[in-house]
Amino acid sequence: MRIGMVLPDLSDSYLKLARQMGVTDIVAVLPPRYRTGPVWEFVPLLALKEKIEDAGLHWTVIESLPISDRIKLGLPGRDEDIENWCKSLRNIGAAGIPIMCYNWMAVFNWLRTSFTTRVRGDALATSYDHKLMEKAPLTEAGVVTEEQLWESLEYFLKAVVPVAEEVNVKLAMHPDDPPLSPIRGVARIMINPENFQRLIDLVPSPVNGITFCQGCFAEMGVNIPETIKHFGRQGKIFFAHFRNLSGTAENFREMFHDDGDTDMFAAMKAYYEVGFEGPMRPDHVPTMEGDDNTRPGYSLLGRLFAVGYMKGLIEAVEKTM
Ligand SMILES: [Mn+2]
Repeated sequence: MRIGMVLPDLSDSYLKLARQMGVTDIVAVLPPRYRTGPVWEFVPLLALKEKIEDAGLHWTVIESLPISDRIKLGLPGRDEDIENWCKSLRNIGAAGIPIMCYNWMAVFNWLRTSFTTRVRGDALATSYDHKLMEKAPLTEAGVVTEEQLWESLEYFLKAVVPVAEEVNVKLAMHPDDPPLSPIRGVARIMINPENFQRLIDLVPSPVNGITFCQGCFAEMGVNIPETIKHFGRQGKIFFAHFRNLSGTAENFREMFHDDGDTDMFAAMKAYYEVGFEGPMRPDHVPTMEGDDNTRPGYSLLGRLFAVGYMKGLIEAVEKTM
């Protein structure tokens, strides 16, 4: 299994820290200071890729190249945005970065109702309580339907999958978080395993697959090892987010990796059983004492703990298989 990581930035110091943790893969975006227009250009992507390689690591995942609401909502102008997205995708492929993690959450991204929920030792975790959202006003986008999102997704995939195939970049869809529909009038479609299967079958291709975000699938209330096997056997898990939590989509809190509802050993074993070798990155963690809570879910100390735990599980699985 290859462990990947999102770093606070791509400085020499953080790259070194990642290597010291036993991380092999870097999950990153092109930093804003290198973006000169709507397209991510080839040369800065290549230079950054080389910097990561020179530090002894591999940049294997882009998470994420933003997809505009014009594309996700199927609005006028989407063709121009898709064209630019494809230009960036070509540059990413040419630079040799093989996986694109993306999502189909329109209007707003992952959503929580608290970033200061106390978990073990009063570490600060994120949580979601759907009851608190009952009176939330509609967004500026008004009512967005599931049909609209399926149409726009199919339109997008039919345009980008041939390009992704040509440049050898795998498209790995991340679930909606929380997987509930609608929220604030905005439908969500990447909310259950059936819809992920529909995504895979919508435009069949070796590059059309998923990011198995264990947290989101746990929120869905599904059997995690079985669901890993379902998609893994089809060779459709391109990337994994390792995360634990307690509760369900309507009401959950994120937990330390060794302290939630999911049997993390059984989950890790399932990845091995279907031959998934990574990359896998620690996803959200509680903010630990000594770290500030400015990037909830991405405490460096919390993730240091998570990677240690993951490496322990990996060793246990490898020695008992
Ligand atoms: Mn995730």
